[in-house]
Amino acid sequence: MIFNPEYESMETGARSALQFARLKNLVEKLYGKVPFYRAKLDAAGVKPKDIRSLADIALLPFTTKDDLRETFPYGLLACPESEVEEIHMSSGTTGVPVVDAYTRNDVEAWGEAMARTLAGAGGCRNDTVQNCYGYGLFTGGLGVHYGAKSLGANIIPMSSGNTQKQLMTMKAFGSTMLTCTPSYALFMAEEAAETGYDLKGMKLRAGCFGAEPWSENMRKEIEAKYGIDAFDIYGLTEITGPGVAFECEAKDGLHVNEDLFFAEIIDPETGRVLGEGEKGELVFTTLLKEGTPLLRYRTRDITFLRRDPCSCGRTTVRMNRLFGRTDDMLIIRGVNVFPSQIEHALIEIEGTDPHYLIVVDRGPTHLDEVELQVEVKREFFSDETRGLEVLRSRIENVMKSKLGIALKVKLVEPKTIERSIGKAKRVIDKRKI
Ligand code: DLL
Repeated sequence: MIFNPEYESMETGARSALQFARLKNLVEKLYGKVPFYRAKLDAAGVKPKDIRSLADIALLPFTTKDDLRETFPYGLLACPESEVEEIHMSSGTTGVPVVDAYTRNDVEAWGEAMARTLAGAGGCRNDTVQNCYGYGLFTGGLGVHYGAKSLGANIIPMSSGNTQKQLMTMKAFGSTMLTCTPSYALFMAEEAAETGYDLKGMKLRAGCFGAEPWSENMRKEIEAKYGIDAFDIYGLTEITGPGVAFECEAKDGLHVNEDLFFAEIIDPETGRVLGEGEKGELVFTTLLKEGTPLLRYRTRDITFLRRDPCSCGRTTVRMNRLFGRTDDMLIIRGVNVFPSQIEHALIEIEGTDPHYLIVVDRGPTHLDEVELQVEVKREFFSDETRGLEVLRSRIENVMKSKLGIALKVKLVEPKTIERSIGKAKRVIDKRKI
């Protein structure tokens, strides 16, 4: 079902006109209300009146994650603080969070974008959505929640974890849609098999999975284990959260909610705008956002866009499933982690050397497991074993509190981690996604 045919199946010329009108408004607003953007536009020599067509978006400067970090917490706010109704955050490169502030209209638009997303997976008001994305600062939980509300469906706000309770609830209430990360879906399937739940005999029909990379093979596995259709959904905190793009029944690319988010692909080296079908970095401009609107935000996600017609009848541009990222960000059990965060945390721990290796794997449980190998200073290594054990658990605790994920620490002798003459290899990612 198409939730909002007026916008989703809009004639493309009319949509471009709408996007242009929204873009022009946005640039005027940012120039008038956000000193950060006024300075950025002045530095680029662009005035709002220079935006005379949609293609003129290429004149505008990019916004980067560093810009967000430097303006923490409210430097990009484009509305009075009193109009902010909700805040979400995700971890930044050095631990300074990335903030998204929403007005009432923003929350409503988010609900609409997510209702379209759930409808893309066949969702309607008769559905019972079991939402196992984390509720809180992460956008997954509340994003799906608002979408299910706009759709008029029944929402079970489970949040993540507590797998036996998830399964019991799924069976008892006859949940028809499942929303969680794809790796958690596989983990839950495993638990179901071990504890005697017959997933295929339940009422589940479809699931919306995202927030981390996954593959066609994982899709097939989830579909086979649950007996459902599995759909890819995409979004990021900076650009509202989930609901930026979603798959329809064709499962052939993700439809971008183009009246809300203007998508471009650029060459990550030169910043040049690339054409349809060309692979590069995905860039978004939030066309209607009021709280923290962003101009040409560089997502660091790599994909390409296509405009060929889709059998579902939506006319929106589609992005391909992601190919990866331009930076070293890892997504571990849905949490964004940068190796630099680990490095910063290690520097503060006495007894360790700044030589480390992060080994990520997906264990038999399908959940991400991380082993952090850390070199210990020579004087510590000759110490008794108890001292090492104390150090090991101290590092684990620091990492847990700084990164928000549990990882296993393995202390290694000085000079055992391979040195590099170029860019140090800090991560071995063995996950076969
Ligand atoms: O992960 C928002 C979200 C929640 C999306 C629930 C889908 C479902 P962040 O925590 O800010 O926001 O992480 C955003 O996660 O730039 C991508 O690199 C990655 N990502 C998100 N969805 C997908 C996906 C949420 N479907 C970052 N496939 C993005 C691959 C994804 N990677």
